[in-house]
Amino acid sequence: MQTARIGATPKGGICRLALTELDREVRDWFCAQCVAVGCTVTIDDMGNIFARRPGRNPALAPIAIGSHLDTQPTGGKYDGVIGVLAGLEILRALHESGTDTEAPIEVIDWTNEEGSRFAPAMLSSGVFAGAFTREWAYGRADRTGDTFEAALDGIGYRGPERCGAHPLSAHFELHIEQGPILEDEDRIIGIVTGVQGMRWYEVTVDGQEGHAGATPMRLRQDALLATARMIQSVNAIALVHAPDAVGTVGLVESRPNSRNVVPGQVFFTVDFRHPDDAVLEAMEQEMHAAFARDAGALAFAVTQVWNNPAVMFDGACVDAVRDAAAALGLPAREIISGAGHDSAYVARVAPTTMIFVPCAGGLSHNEAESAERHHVVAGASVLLRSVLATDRR
Ligand code: HGY
Ligand code: MN
Ligand code: MN
Ligand code: MN
Repeated sequence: MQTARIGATPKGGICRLALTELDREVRDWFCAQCVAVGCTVTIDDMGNIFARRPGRNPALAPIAIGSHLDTQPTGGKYDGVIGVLAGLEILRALHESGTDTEAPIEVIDWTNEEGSRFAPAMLSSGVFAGAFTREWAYGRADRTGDTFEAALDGIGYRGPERCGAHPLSAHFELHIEQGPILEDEDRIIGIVTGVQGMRWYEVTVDGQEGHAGATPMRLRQDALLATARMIQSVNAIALVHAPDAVGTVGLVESRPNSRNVVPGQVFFTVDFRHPDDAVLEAMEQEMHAAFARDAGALAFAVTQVWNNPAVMFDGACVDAVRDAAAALGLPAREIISGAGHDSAYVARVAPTTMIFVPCAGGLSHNEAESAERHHVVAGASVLLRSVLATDRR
């Protein structure tokens, strides 16, 4: 699969961060593939790519098949990619079979879904849905200080269309589950009914740098020690609200990060998720109280950078997926997504749902991520049937 070679890592994964040269390379490839099967490609000013196959009725808003081509630094070959490639495969199949649809069909690559380089995740589908302003998104910077806007211009993908001014009549996304449920229950299709709520925070803890050898323990202001207590608290809060709550500290930067200097400052991130936003609110309050205790005499600051409420998907779209799985005799079950997806935002502006297929061991955001070929094919078949059923409605 061509896309798996662009950014391939020695351990068999992909490192193709948003708006890097590798992202540009895969975008160029994707656009060329879509043009080759008769699509017109438009790009908006957040770099979202829309590859449209005309329908009999150009007055109808397109039925979209969307996902993302950017990956985590230690990402896999399936997260996001199968959703875009399944869309491309459907464009090819319709083209080669000469099948006409009433509405246009449009395959979308949403920019910066992962949020690993430019936080938060789903930044561009968020602007599309009106959750963020373009100006705020443009100013988001990665850990080297590069802004989203500069990186977007750097790969030449700031398109002419205003992000959000692009009506869709429906949006479907095929994605691996990124968790263990489908595999555990021997199901091939996840009928995704919604996405859980998620909140991201950035925390800075300020202590005092000092000599590791000459600074007595009682006089230290060790920012990393306080951070360690805070990380324990994040974990404890998630456990209190288990099994539905999850809490993760994924990024920690200790400064000056020198083995013989008492850490003077630490920057770290918190990712809380839960299907019920009221519980997320409680977790946030508990976090503030815990951090005040954990920090002791050290100063700290907490900034909420993302608050993405839980979302339920469109009933008619979910029914189309359920009916397609049943018609194909595929073992399926309803599921709420633990992972965030562009569909969570697109659902605010168009009837939307998702189709999950299993991934081995439920593993994702890991270079060992894998999925059975026949499961991905089954998911793409459900996707095609769901799109055609929606077109006939
Ligand atoms: O964070 C997420 O859930 C998504 O994979 N970006
Ligand atoms: Mn994804
Ligand atoms: Mn992901
Ligand atoms: Mn996603």
